Parts: sequence; C-alpha cells; structure tokens
Amino acid sequence: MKILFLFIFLVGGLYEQIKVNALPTSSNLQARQNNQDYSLGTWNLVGDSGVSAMHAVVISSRKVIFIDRLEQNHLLRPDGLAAISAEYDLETNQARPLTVYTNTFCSAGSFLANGTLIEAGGSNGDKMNYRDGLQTLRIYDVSIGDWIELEGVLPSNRWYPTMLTLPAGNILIIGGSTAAAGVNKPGINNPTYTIYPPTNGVMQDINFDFLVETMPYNLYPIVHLIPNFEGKTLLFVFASTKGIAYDLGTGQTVTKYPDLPGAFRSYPLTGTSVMLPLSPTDSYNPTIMICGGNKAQLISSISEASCGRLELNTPNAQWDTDNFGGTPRVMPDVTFLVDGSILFINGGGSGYAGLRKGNGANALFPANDPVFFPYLYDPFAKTYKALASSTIPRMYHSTATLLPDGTILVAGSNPSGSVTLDVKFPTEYRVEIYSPPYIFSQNRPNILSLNSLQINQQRIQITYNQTVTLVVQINSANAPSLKASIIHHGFVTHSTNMNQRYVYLDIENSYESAPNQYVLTVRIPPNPTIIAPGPHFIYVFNDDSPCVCGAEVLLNSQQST
Ligand SMILES: *[C@@H]1O[C@H](CO)[C@@H](O)[C@H](O)[C@H]1NC(C)=O
Ligand SMILES: *[C@@H]1O[C@H](CO)[C@@H](O)[C@H](O)[C@H]1NC(C)=O
Ligand SMILES: [Cu+2]
Repeated sequence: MKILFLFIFLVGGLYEQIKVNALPTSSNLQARQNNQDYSLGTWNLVGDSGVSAMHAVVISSRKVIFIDRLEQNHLLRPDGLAAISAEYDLETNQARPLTVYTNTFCSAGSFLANGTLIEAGGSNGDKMNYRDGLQTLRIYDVSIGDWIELEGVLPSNRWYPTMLTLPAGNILIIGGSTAAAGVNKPGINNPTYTIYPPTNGVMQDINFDFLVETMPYNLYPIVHLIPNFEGKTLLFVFASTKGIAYDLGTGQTVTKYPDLPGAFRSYPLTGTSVMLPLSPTDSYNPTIMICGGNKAQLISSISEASCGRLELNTPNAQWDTDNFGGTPRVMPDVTFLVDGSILFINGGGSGYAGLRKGNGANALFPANDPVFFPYLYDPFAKTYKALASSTIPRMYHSTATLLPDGTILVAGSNPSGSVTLDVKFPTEYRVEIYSPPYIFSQNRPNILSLNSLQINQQRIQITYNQTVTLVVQINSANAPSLKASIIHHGFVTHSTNMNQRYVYLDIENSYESAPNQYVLTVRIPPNPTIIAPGPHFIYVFNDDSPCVCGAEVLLNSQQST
C-alpha cells in the first residue's frame, strides 16, 4: 500500500517534470522513479555484455564493440562456438556475437582516418577452433558488421601493445611482449613499433630503445600525440616512471622529461593517463596527467595515491603532483565527460594487474580492495569529488567509456584464466551505465542538425580548420552559455584509453534563430596533430549541462563528397 502510494506520488511528480522540461532523458526519469539522490550521479544495471568486456570501443551513436579473449563465454555464434567479441546495442541492450577466430587476449585497437576500426595482437590459440592472434590484424568491416582477420600480418608477436592513430591517418602499433608474461622480461620484450598501413607497402618493425630502458614495467606503453604547428608527428611516450617526447619523423627523442615521482605506472603496476582537454585559447598547449599504479608487484602492496601533471611544451617542465583525491588505485580507468571534466573510475586499492591463482576459497587474487566510486576531477581547479558508488568490483580486465549521451558505460572485470563465476571477483558480464550529476541538469541542449544534416544517421564528413554549423534547441527562459567540443572516445583496455582526446571548439558566431533555437558556427581544429583523423563526436553544452546526444562526424584531411 505504501509502495503503491509512493508510486502514484512519483508518477505524479514525473508528469509535472515532463511538462516543465521538454527534454527528459531515460536515466533522469529512472532516477526520479527510484527516488535516487542524483547529485552524485546514479548507477543502472542495463544488460549483459555476452563476452567479458576486456576491450571496449564506441563505434557509433548507439553501438559499442566488446572484445574479450579466447574463453568459453555464454554468448554463442551461429556456428555454436563461444563468441570472443560482441556488438552491444545501447538502445536495446542486446549483445550480438561477432566472428573472431584468433585469440585477442590483451590486444589493442585504433581507427584509421577513413573510420575503419583496426584491432591487433593477442595471444595463442587452442589448437582446435581458435588460432594464434599474436601477429593478427583485425578489421571491423561495417558493410558486413563483422571482423575480418588478417593473420601473420604483423612482423612480430605483440601481446600488450598500444595503438595510436597518427596525423597521417595510419596507425602506430608499439611495444608489448612476444609471449605471455605476468611481467615483461628480456628475451620476450618487443622494443619496436610498426605502422599500418605501411607507408612503403611493407610492414616492418623499427627499433625503439625507450622500451629497453623502461624494463620491466613497460607493457601497454602510454602514448599520446603532441599538438604542434610544424607538421611533425610528435609522440609523448611514457612507461614505468619515465617519459619522453619522440619525433616519429626523424626517429629522435626530442625531450627527456624528469621521472614521475612515486610508484611505477605501467603494467602490471598499472596506472592510467589522459591528455587534459586542449583549447584554442592557449594554442592547444598540452598537459598530460598520469595517476595510480603501484610501487611493488606484491598482493599486499597498497596502490599508489598520486597523480602527476606535466606541461609537455614548457621548457624544463616539472611534474606537479597530488594525492589522487586521497584514494589509492591500481588499474584505474579515466574518461572525459562532455563538459571537459574528467572521471577516474574502477580499479583496486591494493596489488597489481594479473590473474588469480588457486580456486574457490583458496583463490588468490593479485589485486584487492575494489574502489567502487568514481572521482570527478576538475582540471582547472585541480579538485576531486567522490561520486556515487557501484556495487560491482571492476578489477583486472574491466573497462569504462564515455557514451554519446554523456553517460559512462562500465563493463568487464575478469581476473581469472578462464570463465569463473563462483569466486570473489568473478568473470563479469554485467553492463552498467553511470550517469554523472550533469545528466540530471535541466535544459540539456539538443543538437538538431550539423551542416544542415540530421545527426547520427551516418558519420558526417568534416575536415580540418573548417567551420561547421550546428542548430541547437534549448528550452530555457535564460540566455544560454554555450560551449562546444570534439571528443574521440578511444579504444579502452587495461586502463589504457588509446587515442582518447578532448578539444574545445571555438564558437565563432551564434544567434537565436527561432524561440529556443540557436545557430552556432564552430571551427574544427586547424591540423591533425591536435586531434587525429577518424570518427569523433561533436558536443555542445550549456554551462555544464551536456547535449542530449553528441553528433557523430568523420574528420579527415580531405573531404570526400
Ligand atoms: C579503410 O581503409 C582500410 C585500409 O586501407 C580498408 O581496408 C577499409 O576497407 C577502408 N574502409 C572504408 C570504409 O573505406
Ligand atoms: C584556417 O582558416 C582561416 C580562415 O579561413 C585562415 O585564416 C587560417 O589561416 C586557416 N588556418 C590554417 C592552419 O590553415
Ligand atoms: Cu590482460
């Protein structure tokens, strides 16, 4: 009876809400129904990933691809074999099995300039149904909606490599080991990089000594593009405690940065990294932030509670460190929010990345003390705010990614050698959506069109330094305070979000074209070192109220019409 009364009360309140706010979102309705306090955001369990989400990548406004590894997932392909990759529909919350025959265990991914997703590397097959993935390159073909695998294409084995889209639109594949290891060691280290598609027709490995100098904590090296106006391909590369700026064109290290104080930051003492939002107001001056990790590969070792920030183009730059909000984390994930704030999420308070030893009650997990709450980090004020907690530990092999509606998809966690459900940290299939506080703000802008085209029917082609016209609806009596940005959502695995990028866009002109309707002219960044070519989303936000959905674009050097 009490419940029924509450229900009527809430539905009544809800009806009022819809009348006042013409742009309700499903999550804010749900939060009101659940009578949740949404000032700290809310968590919703939405579906089953079908395969454990070791790797996650947004491929369109409503689809995410998950890639696991060879294991007996419950999602089966039409041929009866266990799927190791799935396409997850964000509207229906259903996972569709994809076809992968080679082991993707601890691999990497990145997009080509033409918008095609490339995945590479992995581990050994099972000598029955699945083959080796160590030298495999996989292409997600949108026309068939499935993977095409090119086996033996990589010149060397790559387990735990990093991939990065270059300004020229091809992809760097760097580092990793040539065989399985809990930690890298001489003999299996792969201190080289290769480029796909190759510039001269043949893929070859090029030596990269930095990955010798950073042994043994150098797997999944941290790599970000450094913006410049000289047409150079400059990379920030970091592993262990060391970082450099490397000119890929000349093969020279151009800057050796000071060591980052504190713990080790790379696999298996895994931290995370993000290039803070870039802005035209300071000529895209890049600052890198690296957080978490651990000082020793011991189960009992408390994770690292420190972050470092470094301005990459400042002469004699020094690390500016803090206490990571006061919470130690190993294997944290980091993702941008639409308004340029940053979310640190997932991970453990002790231990390191790796697989469980032993079974049942005797199971020994290398990482423990799951951190259930995200931090909202303000890159301007340098402050951390603890947000609402999940109830699901997200330990080794978990992922988090920004979705085009401004929420965060959180999935995976699988610190076992094969699917295991009856242990403290089981193979996790539950997909959660975390809605940050800004999702519940009033008057979210709604992008009606981009260059007169309806958004999210297809990727809208744009090019560098172009002006783009957005028509935006905002149901507010007050004059809006609008900002715009372009975000590449990246490819996430092992606390490494390859290519994740946030760039504020200059709004060159704006006017109210009809009641509650605004026309904005925004300028796309001037060159591909600021944001690499590929599929991105353009966002508008009013104060910190994010648009209902970003507009998917394909940014390329030439516009093909
Ligand atoms: C993009 O380029 C790759 C490599 O050249 C090719 O395999 C793929 O089919 C292209 N995709 C599209 C959509 O043109
Ligand atoms: C971008 O376009 C503006 C206006 O057309 C022009 O003045 C400027 O030189 C261009 N910048 C680049 C880097 O091409
Ligand atoms: Cu792994």
